[in-house]
Order: sequence, then C-alpha cells, then structure tokens
Amino acid sequence: MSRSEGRDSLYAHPRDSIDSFVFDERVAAVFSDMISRSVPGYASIIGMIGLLAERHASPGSRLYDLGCSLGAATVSMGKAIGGRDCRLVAVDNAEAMLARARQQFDKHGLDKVESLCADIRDVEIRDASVVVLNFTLQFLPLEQRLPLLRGIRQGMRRDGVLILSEKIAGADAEEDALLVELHHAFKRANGYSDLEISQKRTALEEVLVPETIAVHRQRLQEAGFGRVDLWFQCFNFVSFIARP
Ligand code: GEK
Repeated sequence: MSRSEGRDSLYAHPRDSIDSFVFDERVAAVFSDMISRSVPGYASIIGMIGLLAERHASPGSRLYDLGCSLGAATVSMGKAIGGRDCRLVAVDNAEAMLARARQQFDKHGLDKVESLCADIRDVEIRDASVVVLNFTLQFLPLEQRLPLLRGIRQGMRRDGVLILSEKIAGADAEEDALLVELHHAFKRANGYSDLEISQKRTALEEVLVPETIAVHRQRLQEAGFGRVDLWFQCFNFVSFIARP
C-alpha cells in the first residue's frame, strides 16, 4: 500500500486537546480512505462529475476543480472528456494535497492539467464550461461564499455548469439531529469508533460550517445562477447543479 492509500486512524487515540482540522501532510497521506469512509456517496459523486463533464465540456473551454485535494474529480473529468480540446485546472491551497494530486494526474496520463497551489478566492475563473466545488465551499468563512460564487458565475460560459457538493445542516433541529445520527451510523459502519467520530467532530467544529439547502439555493440565485437543481443527497451530504 502506498502512502497515499494509508488507513485513516488520525483520531483513534484520546487527545488531551483537539486542534482545529488542517489539511497537512498527515491528512493528505490518508485522505482517500478518510473521505470515502466519511462521505456517503463520495465515489458516486466523483463518477457523476465525470458524466456531467462529458455532457458540458465545450471545445476550447476550461474545467475547474476548486479545492481538488488528491484530484479525484479532475481525474474523473479528464477521463470522461478524453482528447477533447479543453483545459483542466486543479486548485488547492494545501501543498501536501496538491503534490499527491500531481502524482495522480501523471499516473492517469493527464499531462495537460494545470495544477495551482493557490487560494480559490484568488483564482480568476475564465471561459469555464464546468466548475467543481466538491466539498470545498463549506471551508470558507460564511461572508466569503457569495463573492466566490459570483466570480465563478461571471467566468462561466452561458451553457456551463457549477457542481456544488456540500455537507449540509438540516432544515430544523429535528431533521439536523436525524441526519447527523445517520451520518455517524455510516461512519461507525465504516469502522470509525465513537472516539474517532467525536474527536473529528470537535476538530471540524469551527472549520467546516454547514448551511441548509435553502440557504445554498438562495445564495446561488443571488450569485446569478438562474437554475439550481439538487441531483444528489445522502443524509447530510448533497450536490447541486447550478446553471446561469
Ligand atoms: C475531492 N474536492 O476529493 N483555497 C484552496 N483550497 C482550499 C481552500 C481554499 N480557500 N479551503 C479549503 N481548501 C475534493 C475534496 S476536501 C473536502 C475536497 C473535505 C481545500 C483543502 O485543502 C482540501 O484539500 C479541500 O479544499 C477540501 O473531490 O476534506 O471534507
């Protein structure tokens, strides 16, 4: 097993104090395992991002993967569009993640991916047919989410799509409690202990701020997306397709 395929046991032992979650080398080394055991439907979403890219990637356009981590969505899009005349742009501000993403691009023969170690708030989106925010917006401070979405909308072709996947909050306390309970059951079924679940939750508390589906829809519309459709939901994980 290579280091990029390690098993996630980062929160398996009791810690005296729990620092906020960061995307460092230790996380990057186990990220594949962590995300697939933590996000229900992750593999399906990655697969469908390829399918959506295949439908929407127009000649000469750019396809962006913002917060690409190990590049799974970029690889899925790259395979789906084959030799089409498009540019793939993969962005992450964690060098540990991007170094591994570059290895994946090489492994899959995607030699034309432009990989940028940058903050997604500083990247100008231009001539985009597909923009992917796969579980990344949730890490931005709330007030910075609308400006980012506006920039994406402005840099998008008329027939382009934004694929926005997020962990969400329930519409009310009761729904939220149910979704969280089901998500924790999913993690337990995937081998995480109660201690791991609870310590990870504490680490993410101020770092990952989920919002309701209604808030996402409203903000996407405010950013200029005329059409917003929910195409995936499993427990508190959703994905939208937003179009101009
Ligand atoms: C996947 N999309 O596998 N600028 C750039 N990158 C950022 C920023 C920022 N401001 N904030 C966070 N990131 C991936 C999964 S993970 C989701 C995305 C998760 C990056 C961060 O470094 C990390 O790699 C990624 O966004 C979020 O399809 O871990 O829940």
